[in-house]
Amino acid sequence: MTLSRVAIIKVPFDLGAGTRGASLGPDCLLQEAGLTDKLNSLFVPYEIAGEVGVPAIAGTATEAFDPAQLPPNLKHIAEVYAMSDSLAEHVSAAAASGAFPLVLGGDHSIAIGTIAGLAEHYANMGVIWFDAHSDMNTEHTSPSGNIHGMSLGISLGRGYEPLTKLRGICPKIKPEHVAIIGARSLDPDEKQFIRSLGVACYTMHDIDRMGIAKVMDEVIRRMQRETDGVHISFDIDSVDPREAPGTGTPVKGGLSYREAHLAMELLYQSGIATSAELVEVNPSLDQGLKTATLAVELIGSLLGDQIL
Ligand code: NNH
Ligand code: MN
Ligand code: MN
Ligand code: MN
Repeated sequence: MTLSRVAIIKVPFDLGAGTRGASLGPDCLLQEAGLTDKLNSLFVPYEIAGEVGVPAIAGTATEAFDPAQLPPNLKHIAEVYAMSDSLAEHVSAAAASGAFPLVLGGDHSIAIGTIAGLAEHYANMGVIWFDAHSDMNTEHTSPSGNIHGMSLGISLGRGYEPLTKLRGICPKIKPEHVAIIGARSLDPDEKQFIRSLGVACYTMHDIDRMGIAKVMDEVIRRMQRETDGVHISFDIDSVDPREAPGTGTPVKGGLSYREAHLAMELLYQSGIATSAELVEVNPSLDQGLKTATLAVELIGSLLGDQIL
């Protein structure tokens, strides 16, 4: 794992979600929930490498995106586009400096920008997408119009063109380099898309049957064979709401506390991760700091925290 230095990028952005509040995530994780203390205790060198909030949208129009022709069923598209473009630049610069980019959301729409920035450095990047959902909708299939439910699809080149073509590379990632882990709430068209592309999707059913250790083993081995870098995109709603209640779209039957930690611990041991993002922690929906603290612990496990 590239752990010479962790470059933290804060993204207090929540306009991609249906419920506001995930914008409070980065500061809550870093300060109240103790992420900076955690990194210090692990002797992980880090810096705050940037912050991307809700950009002022004036002047962000490009030839690729005409705000005068706003497409339907893409809520806050102008803000999402501007945020994604700016975030991609921050992430690309962090990766270019040799650091391990750690992006703190924010809702899951931020993955559009994170993956766009990383794609400038990895021709065959793997993405491990921990999520109750698959985030593969388009503006034509989304039941909500919320762009956080489209970010993986967009990274695979499916969806609204100005977003799929963000910063010129399209698609950013290949279906055979993606693994979804923890899925249990998929929309009909998402199921169709997952099947037709052959994306590896380890549902909760699969995890119940195989065990998370075997799942991680399979995913890690495939990533080691086929990719030149691996991004961990961790939606906290992959974890069961009993452990992670502070999130906008909780779904019963998720990863247990230990399953989530073991997944992160095995990723650390494998050394395959080259970047990560932690999204959808919503402090305004949390029970105290329960979910935020879990998120900090999971980042710790990914970065080398060990029981013994
Ligand atoms: N599939 C639904 C949608 O597209 C819900 C997505 N919500 C998420 N995704 N939290 O991770 O609107
Ligand atoms: Mn490079
Ligand atoms: Mn998600
Ligand atoms: Mn989700």
